[in-house]
Amino acid sequence: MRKELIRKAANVKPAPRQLAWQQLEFIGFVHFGVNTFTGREWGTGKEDPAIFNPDKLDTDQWCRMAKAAGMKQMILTAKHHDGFCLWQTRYTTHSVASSKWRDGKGDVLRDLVNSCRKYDLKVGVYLSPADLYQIDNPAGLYGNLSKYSERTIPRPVQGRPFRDKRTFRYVVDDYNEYFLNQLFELLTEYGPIHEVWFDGAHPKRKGGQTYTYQQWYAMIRELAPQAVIFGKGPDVRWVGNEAGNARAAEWSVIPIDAPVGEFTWPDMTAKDLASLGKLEAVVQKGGYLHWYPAETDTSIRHGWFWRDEKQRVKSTEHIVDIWYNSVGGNSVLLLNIPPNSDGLFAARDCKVLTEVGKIIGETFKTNLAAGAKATASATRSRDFEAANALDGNTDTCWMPPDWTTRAGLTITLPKKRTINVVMFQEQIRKHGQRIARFAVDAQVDGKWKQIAAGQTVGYKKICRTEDVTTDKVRIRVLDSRLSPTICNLALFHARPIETILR
Ligand code: FUL
Repeated sequence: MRKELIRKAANVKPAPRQLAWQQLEFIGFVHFGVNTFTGREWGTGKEDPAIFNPDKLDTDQWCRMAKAAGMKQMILTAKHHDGFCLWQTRYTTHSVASSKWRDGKGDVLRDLVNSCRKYDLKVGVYLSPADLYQIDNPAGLYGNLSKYSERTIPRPVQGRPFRDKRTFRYVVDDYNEYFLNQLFELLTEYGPIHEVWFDGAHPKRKGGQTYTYQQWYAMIRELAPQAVIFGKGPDVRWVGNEAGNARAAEWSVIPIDAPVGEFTWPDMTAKDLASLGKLEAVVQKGGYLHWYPAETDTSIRHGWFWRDEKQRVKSTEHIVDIWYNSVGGNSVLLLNIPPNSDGLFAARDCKVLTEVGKIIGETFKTNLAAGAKATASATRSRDFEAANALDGNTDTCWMPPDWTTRAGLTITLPKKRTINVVMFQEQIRKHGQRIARFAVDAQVDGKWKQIAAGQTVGYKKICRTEDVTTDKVRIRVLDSRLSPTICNLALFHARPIETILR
C-alpha cells in the first residue's frame, strides 16, 4: 500500500505550462493603482478616478529594471481590491478612462505589454475577485442578488467590437458575468498572458456573492492555454507567507481531498503540506495527488503599494537571501516593485534591483564543475549514467534503479577549486519530484567533509556553504521516493557582495 503510494507520488509530473512557469525562476509583481495616490494598502472603492495621474509613467523603465534584476515576467495588478481598472475596459467607468492621466486615453496594461514585448518579458495579470467599487457603489454588481441566467461572454458593447470573435455561454449572475467579460478583454486583447493571479483576500463581502471559478478556469484554458492560474486555482500554489520564505521541504506534489475539477484551493500555510504521512492521510480517505508548485511573493518595499520615500525598502542582501531561499528552494520568486506616483520605479528600488541582478549574474557566471567527471553508487542503466548530471542537458539525468532510496553521486573536478555554492536539480518533467533528504560533502585532504544538508530538491536546490577548496564533491541522497534523479549539478564561488558591487 505504502509502496504503491510512493510510486504514485514519485510519478506525478508538471503540466507543460507549470514547467514553463517554473523555469522562469524570478518574476516581477507590480502593484499600482489608486492606492499609489492615497498611501493606502487596501483602497475603499470610493476613490475618485481623477486622483490617478502618473504623468511620467514609463513601463520601459520598469522592464529595464526587471531585466537588470534577472526577471523573466511581469504581473500587473490590472484590478486590485478597490476595483479601479488600469486598462480601457468596456465594462466599468471606474478605470483609467475616468482619470486625468493622458486625458483618459491611457492604458497601463497596454503600455506594459508593449514594453514587455520589447524587452522579451512575459506578462501576467492580477485580477482581484474582491471588488469594493462593485460592492459599494449604488449600481455595483457585486452581491446585488441578481438571478443566475445563461448569458454570452463577452457582452457586446456598442462601438467597441472585439477582434476575437469567440464567445462563451455560461450560467452566471451579474458579478460573475462582469468578471468573465473583463477576463475576456485581458486574455484576448493583451495576450499572450502567461499567469492569471487570483488573490484569496477579501476586505469585505456582500450579498453572499460567490464566484463561478470553474467557468473562469475553463475560459482561461480556452483563451490562454499557456497561462498558469495562481492562488485560487489549480496550477500554482501560494507559498503561504509574504516574507519570502520557502519551506525546508517544499514539495510540488500535494494531496487534495477532491478531484482537481471540484477542489476549491484554500491557502496552504502549514509547515508540512506533503510529507508521505500527509499524502497517506488524504489518499486513504479517497483523495488525490496533484502537481501544485509554490510561488513565493514578497515586496521590495514595506507594503505592496508605493507610499512615499520614507517607506522601507529591503536591502540588496535581504533580496539576495530571499532569492537563494525561494529560487534555490524549489519555488518561483515573485518580487513586487511598486511604481511611485510619477509612474516610475523609485531610485532606491532601482539600485537594489540592479545590484541583485549583478550579484546573481556574477555568482552564476562560471560553473566550476565544468570538465568534471561523475560516478555514482548505483546506476539504473546506460541511459541514466552519472555523467548525465554534468552534460549541460537537463533532459537527461542520473538515476539509480527503483527503490534505491539512498544513493550517491560523486564528481571529480579537473583541479582543485574553491567553491561555496552547490546547485542541483531533479528531472521533474519526466520523473517528478523524489528526493526527501540529502547531504553534500566535499573532499578535503583526502577526507570527506559534510558542507551542506537539506530536505527536498525538486526543480532546483541551491546550497550556500562556507568556502571549501576541493576537487571532489558528492551529493548523498539519504531518502528518496522510489529513486532519485539528478539532471544537473553545478558548483560556483560567490564572492562577497561588497566585492562584487565595488
Ligand atoms: C494579498 C492582497 O490583499 C494584497 O493587497 C496584495 O495584493 C497581496 C499580493 O495579496 O492577498
